[in-house]
Amino acid sequence: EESLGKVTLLDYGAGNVRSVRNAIRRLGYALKEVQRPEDILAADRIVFPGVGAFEQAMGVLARRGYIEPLKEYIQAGRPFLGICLGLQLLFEGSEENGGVEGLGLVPGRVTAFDPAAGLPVPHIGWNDLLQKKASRLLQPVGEQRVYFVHTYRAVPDAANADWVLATSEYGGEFVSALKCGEVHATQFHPEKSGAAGLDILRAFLDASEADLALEPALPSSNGHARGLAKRVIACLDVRANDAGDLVVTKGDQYDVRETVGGKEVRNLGAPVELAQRYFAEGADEVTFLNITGFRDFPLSDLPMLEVLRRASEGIFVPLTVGGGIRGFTDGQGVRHSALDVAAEYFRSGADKVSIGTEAVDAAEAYLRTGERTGESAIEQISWAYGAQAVVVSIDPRRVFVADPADTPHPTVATAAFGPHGEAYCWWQCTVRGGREGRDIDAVELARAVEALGAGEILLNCIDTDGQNSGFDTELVAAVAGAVSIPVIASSGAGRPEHFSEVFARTRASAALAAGIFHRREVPIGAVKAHMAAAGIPTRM
Ligand code: 1PR
Repeated sequence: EESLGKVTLLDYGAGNVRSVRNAIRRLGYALKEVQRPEDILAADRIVFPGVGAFEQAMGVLARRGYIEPLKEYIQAGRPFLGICLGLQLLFEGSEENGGVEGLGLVPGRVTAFDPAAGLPVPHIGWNDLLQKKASRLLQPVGEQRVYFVHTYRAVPDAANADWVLATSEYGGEFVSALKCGEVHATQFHPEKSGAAGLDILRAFLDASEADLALEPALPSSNGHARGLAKRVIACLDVRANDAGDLVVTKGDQYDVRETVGGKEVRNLGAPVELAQRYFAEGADEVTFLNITGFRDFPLSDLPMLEVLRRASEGIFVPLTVGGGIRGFTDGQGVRHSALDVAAEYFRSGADKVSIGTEAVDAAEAYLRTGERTGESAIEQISWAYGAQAVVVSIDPRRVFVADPADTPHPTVATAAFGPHGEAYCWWQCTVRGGREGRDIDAVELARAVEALGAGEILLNCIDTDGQNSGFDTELVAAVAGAVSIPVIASSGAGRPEHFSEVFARTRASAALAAGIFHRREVPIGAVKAHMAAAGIPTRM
């Protein structure tokens, strides 16, 4: 195969590295993997895509004997691109995992975002770059935002000023790109930043002599932070139809069977093709939910893994996969942990996994005992891959009460009265795709899973699902007001105004829709144009 050159990838085995590989290949380069410490000093150009938790990453580098050659390579100023954790590891150390030493090449430490700023953490989504120095690397970005997902960050100061290429703003300024000689690092993910990100990768990979002599200029809009964009997410509910093919389906209040004819599973298209269309139309993220995952053996679910592998070849925005993320015993009696299942999805190209049923079980156990056992899927995956990789999907159903004293659950006064004029409600969590109700409300669940280490909440609503009448903003406000992790509002979008409404009335960080996009009723571009016109920070 013809290629423009070789890129050496330092993959220490954590998180989704498939997307970086796919992006490099898409740009026409061949890949070599670091397999032994000697491969590092022998490389012409290294990409170090850090995904996961700081301590885990340093541990793997140390065990494999990579630390000394990596330091030598970087100190020599040779071509290097660190991504995300690949930037953070260059610093002296991090507060993450209770304090861990880093490679110590850049002065300063990596610390948590300041909770006093009151912003959701992890910092997830599309933000601006404020370029401090002109560079070939960031020149292609112009006005475009890039994709971040992290819980810790480094603050620029006098000691690391020589290194800082760009900062971004999120409750204060943090380092978003570094450069020293030919050593570069970005806190954001170029491989997840759409066309802008691919251009950044290309600028690093094709540094020709002519390019090196080029004197780039800073973009004219530089220095003005527009803020983290509110995300628009396209969701694909996937399941096998009666013929056994994986199809995108869409329910009405979770019922996915046709109401007329043979009651077949509604088929709205092929998963990879639809996802590809949403990427092209500007979706900020794509979510796949395997809606029958609770009853299948997840690792025998090869079609879904294949969907991810194929989707990640051409889609360069974040991909989330949910459904069946839990431990299970297979047909041969072999036990697989939730962590094994998640790892297989990450290897196949997922950036985040979304947990439904198992999260309710774990939250109930935690609320009963007040103890974190470390055994739940949330805790295990969060420890190994970082909280930002763990989404909890909640499937609540509204329960009306005439008087808050009628239920032990916390209630809210509702503007949409119940069928018998009830003025209060709470939201009951369900499992197994809404088939079974549990005695726990959505707000309690959200708080519990945050305490267990979830990094984001995907907040569905069975009552509004597929109704096109708008999000349940009372539910979203109650949950988003109770946690400090980002909340994705889901279920019920019918018009662009529903998106601006949920962002105006609640602290939601993102809004997700399915039916209106599948049926081509409202294009993603129309939603975004409306949001931007309403003054909501939006990635255009
Ligand atoms: O319990 O960990 O195996 O996860 C199962 C996952 O599958 C959960 O995330 C659960 O929400 C999802 N799920 C299960 N059954 C259904 C169903 O519809 N019968 N789908 C289902 C959830 C809700 C949204 C939907 C929005 C937007 N679908 O994801 O896409 O409501 O729709 P709209 O814009 O058309 O209103 P586990």
